[in-house]
Amino acid sequence: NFEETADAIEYRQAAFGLIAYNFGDMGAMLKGKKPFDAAIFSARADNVAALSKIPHEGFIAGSDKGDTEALAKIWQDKADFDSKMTAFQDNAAALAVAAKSSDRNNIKQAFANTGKSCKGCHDVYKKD
Ligand code: ASC
Repeated sequence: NFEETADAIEYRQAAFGLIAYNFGDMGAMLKGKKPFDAAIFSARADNVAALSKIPHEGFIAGSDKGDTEALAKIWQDKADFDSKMTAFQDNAAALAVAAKSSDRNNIKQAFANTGKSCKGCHDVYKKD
């Protein structure tokens, strides 16, 4: 377990940073900003699916205080926050499956669903 809230904050932020990098690169491929490479896309989707399970553990009590953009509302509405985090993990897992198909529309839909999970949580629980 974490010694201090600062450690929990650092832990979840490290995961979010890796998620943003991998997800961002997938977005660049889908938007045509770089060539679509199915193997790279799938590897990144696998990364996001695995990484999606990391941050939740870092949202320990009291860790709205410190160098974080996490709002105290997370701990006031913890059940809702938890379910949003689970939905994100489910969407990321579905994206990793979709990425193994060659159905680009299916991939795009799964990517959009995952992005909505990111944004849906940020809109409510993250400082802007
Ligand atoms: C990203 C990123 C987010 C999400 C969000 C999706 O690439 O860094 O926070 O996608 O913008 O709407």
